[in-house]
Amino acid sequence: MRPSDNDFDAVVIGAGFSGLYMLHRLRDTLGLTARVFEAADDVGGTWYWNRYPGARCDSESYFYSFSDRLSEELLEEWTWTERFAGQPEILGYLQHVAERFDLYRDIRFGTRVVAAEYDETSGRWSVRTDAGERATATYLITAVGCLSTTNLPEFPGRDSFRGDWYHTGLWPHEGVDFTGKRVAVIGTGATGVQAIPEIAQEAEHVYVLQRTPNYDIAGGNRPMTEEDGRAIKDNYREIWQTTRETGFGFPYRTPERTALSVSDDERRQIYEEAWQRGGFRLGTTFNDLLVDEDANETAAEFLRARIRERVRDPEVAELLSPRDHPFFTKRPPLENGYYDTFNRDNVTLVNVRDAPIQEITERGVRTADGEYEVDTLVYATGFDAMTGTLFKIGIRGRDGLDLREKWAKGPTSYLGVTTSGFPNLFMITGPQSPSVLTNMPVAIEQHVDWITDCLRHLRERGADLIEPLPEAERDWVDHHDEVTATTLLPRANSWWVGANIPGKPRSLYPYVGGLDVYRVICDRVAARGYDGFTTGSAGRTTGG
Ligand code: NA7
Repeated sequence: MRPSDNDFDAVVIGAGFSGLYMLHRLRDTLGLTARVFEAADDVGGTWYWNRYPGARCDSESYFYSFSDRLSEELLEEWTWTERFAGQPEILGYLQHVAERFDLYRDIRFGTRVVAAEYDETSGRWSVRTDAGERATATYLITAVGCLSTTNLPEFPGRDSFRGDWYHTGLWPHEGVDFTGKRVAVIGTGATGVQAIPEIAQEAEHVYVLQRTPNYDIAGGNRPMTEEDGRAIKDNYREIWQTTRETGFGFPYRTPERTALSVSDDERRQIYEEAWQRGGFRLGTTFNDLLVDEDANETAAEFLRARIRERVRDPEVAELLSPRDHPFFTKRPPLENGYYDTFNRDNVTLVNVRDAPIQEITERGVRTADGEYEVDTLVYATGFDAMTGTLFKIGIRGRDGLDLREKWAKGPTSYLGVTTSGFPNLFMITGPQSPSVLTNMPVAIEQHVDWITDCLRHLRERGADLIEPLPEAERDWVDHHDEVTATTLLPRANSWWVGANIPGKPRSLYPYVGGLDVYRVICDRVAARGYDGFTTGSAGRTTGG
């Protein structure tokens, strides 16, 4: 039986890094029929929507891309122009990938999935889109990204503001001209830290409304020369192999040494060297920064000293210095000129921790200290991470079970990629997988390749049904919780633990055991014939 136009082996939701690679594997490796639904008008996911000034990747471009798993030719052909690529370049890269691998033809753009229900009788998923379109599939694969539902805080009076307002994660394509404008930016996470220096160059005045200061690490962005690129390309195979063997998915290893096992001078020198190299390497100087508070404090104080060096006004420097959470328990932003921005006359740091935002008025923002009158408001207030978008889809599994109900007290998954009660549902970089605690493309490839192997395994056995056992899921959650408890991560009110969204269950959403360890566990599950899963057949033939 040939499949109809709306019946597929797999439906994929999202056309960012994960959706593109998943489509390629489903269609071109496994020979399955697949349809991707994408809400945006083009590919790119995060890199389609986040067009705010200064939007840039915090992972180095040559390692924040598809590896030799996708194509060695592509690695040879593609040249990155900056050490940390800006949003337009990454979007251009993903468009190139989609064209080069002929992916566009199987993606339905401008189409949001508004319901996905599992029908037990047919053993198929049925999805409905906002255009009223329906499609069915044996497998439903979410490739919705971890940071794709924006968080717009419910400030009283939010809609009364008469000026223009924007959320960084939904930035207008035509850009925003800040020339001569008084601007308030709410939020100093990775996004605010990138946008604020750019906005300050145009605006008449910028008020930076900071609730929690972060440990911002110097990015050290610079153009990449032909020789830089060549040196990496000549070693690409080894580089990618290393990314797969390290906890964070980067091609550098953390030495087997603890921060307090070396002298003060030696420690300072180690931090200094990592600092000079720029980027996240500071986090790989010692192996105990995430588990030992005293060790962590040495890195924290090193970073506070860098702030004092950069910011002229000591009071402003102190206000920018984190004191309430250990280093790396909130995602440290990479900064390129952020701290220097506070030496400008047209930038004011406003402490909304001590004097919280009370309301948005017609003219600006009122805090406990008074009203800041502005022309433009920028919300750099982040995302309902990891579960926000999955919940919005409206996913219902066996017996009509709503994913929102199942996860009302926090997500539970098996390996962060499946969840019981939802047969044939795969979540790329789902909750309790390494995802956002790693270099995302490396984590994405691991998931997509694992799902691909799993589907091949099923087909070879004449099966088309897979679901995790509740006890396997419980064991995974227990392991996840145990690993989490050995770290300092639960200490901070971060989006990693859901603390940024009122009412969101508190739990560490990504898995902190390391991508290397996680990969070994997933491979072992596969090698044992998909240990912890039930597999079978829904008793029908699928197309393809
Ligand atoms: P983040 O990291 O969640 O940052 C959001 C910022 O907005 C952060 O400074 C928050 O302060 C602030 N915020 C959020 N709600 C409020 C309210 N109600 N009042 C005042 N301030 C508020 O989002 P980003 O977009 O910057 O970065 C997301 C990820 O993208 C990043 O981690 C990278 O992985 C890439 P808080 O810290 O909660 O006190």
